[in-house]
Amino acid sequence: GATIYLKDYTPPAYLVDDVHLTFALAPEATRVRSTIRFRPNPEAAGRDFFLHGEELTLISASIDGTPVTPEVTPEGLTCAVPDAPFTWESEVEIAPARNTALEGLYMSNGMYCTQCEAEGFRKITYYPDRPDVMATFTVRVESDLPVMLSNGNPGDSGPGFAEWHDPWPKPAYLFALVAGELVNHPDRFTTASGKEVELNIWVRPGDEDKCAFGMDALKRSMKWDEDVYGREYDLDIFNIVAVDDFNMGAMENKGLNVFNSSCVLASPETSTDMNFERIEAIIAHEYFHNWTGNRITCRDWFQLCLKEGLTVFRDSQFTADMRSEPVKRITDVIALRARQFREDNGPLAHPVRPESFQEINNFYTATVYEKGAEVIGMLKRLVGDEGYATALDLYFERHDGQACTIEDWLKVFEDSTGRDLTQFKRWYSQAGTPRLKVDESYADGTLTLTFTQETPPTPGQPDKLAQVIPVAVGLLGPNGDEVQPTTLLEVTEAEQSFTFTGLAAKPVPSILRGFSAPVILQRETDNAERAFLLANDTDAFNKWEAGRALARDVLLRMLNEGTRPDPAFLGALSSALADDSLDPAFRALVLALPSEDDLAQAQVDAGRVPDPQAIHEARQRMFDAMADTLHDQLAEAYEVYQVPGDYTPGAQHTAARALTNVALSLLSRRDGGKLAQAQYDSADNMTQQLSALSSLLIAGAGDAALAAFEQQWKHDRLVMDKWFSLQITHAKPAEVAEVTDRLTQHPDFSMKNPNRFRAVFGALAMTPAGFHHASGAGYRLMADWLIQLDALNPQTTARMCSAFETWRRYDADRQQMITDELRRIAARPGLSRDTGEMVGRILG
Ligand code: BAL
Ligand code: ZN
Repeated sequence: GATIYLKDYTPPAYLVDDVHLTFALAPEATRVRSTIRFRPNPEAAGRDFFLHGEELTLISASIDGTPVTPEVTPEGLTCAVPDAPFTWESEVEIAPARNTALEGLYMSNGMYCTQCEAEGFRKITYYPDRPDVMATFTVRVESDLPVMLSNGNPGDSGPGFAEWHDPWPKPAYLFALVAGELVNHPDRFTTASGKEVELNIWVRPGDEDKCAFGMDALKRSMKWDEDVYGREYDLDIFNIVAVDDFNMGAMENKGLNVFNSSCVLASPETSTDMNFERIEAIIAHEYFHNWTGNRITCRDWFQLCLKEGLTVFRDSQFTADMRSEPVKRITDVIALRARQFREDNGPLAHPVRPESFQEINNFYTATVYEKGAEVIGMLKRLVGDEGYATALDLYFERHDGQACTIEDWLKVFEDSTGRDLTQFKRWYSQAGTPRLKVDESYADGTLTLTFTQETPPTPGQPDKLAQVIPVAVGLLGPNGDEVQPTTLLEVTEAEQSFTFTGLAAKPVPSILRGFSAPVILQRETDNAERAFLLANDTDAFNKWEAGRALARDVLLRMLNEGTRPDPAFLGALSSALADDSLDPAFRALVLALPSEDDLAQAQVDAGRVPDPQAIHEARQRMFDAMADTLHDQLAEAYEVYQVPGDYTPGAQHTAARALTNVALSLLSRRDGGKLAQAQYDSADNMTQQLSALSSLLIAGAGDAALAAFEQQWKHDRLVMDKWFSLQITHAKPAEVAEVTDRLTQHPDFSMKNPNRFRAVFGALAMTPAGFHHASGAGYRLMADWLIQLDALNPQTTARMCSAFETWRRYDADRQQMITDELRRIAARPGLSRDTGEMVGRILG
């Protein structure tokens, strides 16, 4: 495919003032009529008029009322136009019922629905489908369906039609249309300035009882954005729609957010604590986009992190405020390492602001989103909370209504804080995770910390420059007291030293508190010191981090030296578990071992070739040792932290359930599943039911419960997704591929539903000992299905190719098997641009 470069950006030849669209909906033949007011862009004089358009049947076109015959290609059309404002009219035909890519206008369970980001609008009508063309939209929808929605405020409606007008200029990627037999969960919100807003969550009949939590999360998000960022909502109505078939989690279309039903529908009986927390975060994320994304949008798709990094940062602040800040930070870092560090360390590594792409859909990545958010967290740490607040006020004031760049964003910070961000900007342009080595020396009451930074080469970037790394450091005295509270060091050089003077004794440093920068900290230390920090650090993140490093070291020694589970480590876990002053959620996190994928990477970092089976077995041995050594404590915690009464999804009850369910999973290794069966039989919410089922599978006693679960939930797609996944993640490594294959033959498996496909093949990819089993069966099965899915849904196929991104870690046999499969995918005739680009980059 053709590569598009950031450096080639040119402004649009023609700008749009307003757009009128009329949709006559029909599954096989929807007619879309457009009336668009164009005017030449003074900044791009003399350029040709071009409208994007793909898979459209052009019925007619005219300019200022005179029919024209444009030159049409598979990508769009060109036409001779006046060098003055003019009105373009066209009519096209599209077939939403045949759209399996779920991009543009498509159908899901009889409902019409759109997804336009990034470049889906061009599958709806001819238009300059680029985010720097912003216009007001007026939309008329015609059908005999009871509910017809679009962006903005409602206009006239009557039998067979509904009109909508969006007064806020927006790019086409924020366009949305929904029509179907939907029911709503209504509510209201009064903004800080007294404006009344009508709120609705629209769902399929039968799902009405799963809207209350999402609605509450929406109202809390609206209030929070007023309180914390001074941002009010700006339309009379805010609609959310749940749709079953959706490639992403959700989409922030102006005034009409469309959600994957898995990211909005919630009830205690069908959703786990993790589902509730995720739904709350995604509702907030999409709502926050109204200002960071919609009112201020991106000039071009290379700037995606401008809206995504900032909005992820904002939703993580929201979750930290709603729940536990330390727990949120720890779980964010676990996810960052699992997805973004993994990406940054392999063939798909790219800068937070990429400089080229073939298919932009392939860049909705952990790097753009999660590292993008980390970069903003660092900026806030460097300029301080007040500097950040002042800069954000200026950003909204200066750029409201504009399509912006990272340069605009950084200039706001430079102008409002006076700080030079030239070096900071490297965080946007350099890929790869910096390694930050620290050496310590202590003499005469002075501690010297010497930092050395180095970022490994990434595709297209052999050499890296030093970045500015904010390193939060605190010091603990030998008795565990904090002798130096958290202070921020700014590492700007390749090598740089800092001193702490006037110390009474050699302290234990706690470095990179709160995970103050997305780097890999390399520090020579021993397990006694790690245990000391786990017991004494006042920084919750580093306290957990010490336990995590200890676990990793102990597991690696079991793997590499054949040692037995370390009693000192088990003792440290026991002390943490016994410490009632600690949040139970934190204790649950301490008891969770590093993942198999983490350990594989840790082995690579230590110069070894990982053996997925051996890693799996070492972890199992450690869990067994924990079950034996901590048995009485676990049994006690299981009793003490049981949550009485009705289910509520708040942080406190969620934390208690996290601890009791970790305890249950360990206890189940030794009791044949007795306790888990009791919990399964009495569970009145999905968190308890699913943990019990998972623990029964660990105990090898889950067959009856699996069958009962299927009987109970076969009518509920979202719950059944869990049932599919769990069987794969809990299968024995040698049986994972077989179980996956069997599940694809289940009558409820469908590759047309991305959630179901991901439930099965995402689970396969996330079960390393099974996916990477020496037989190669996991690789073959994955490739077989990706090849089939690509013909229907390129976007989801391309996304799932990242299952193969770590292939260079493994031995020659596995490398050969994986690259054979990747080449088999690449050779498929008619392979999509999305998947072609991903496979090409992974092979390198
Ligand atoms: N803009 C795509 C979905 C999201 O990030 O909210
Ligand atoms: Zn987003």
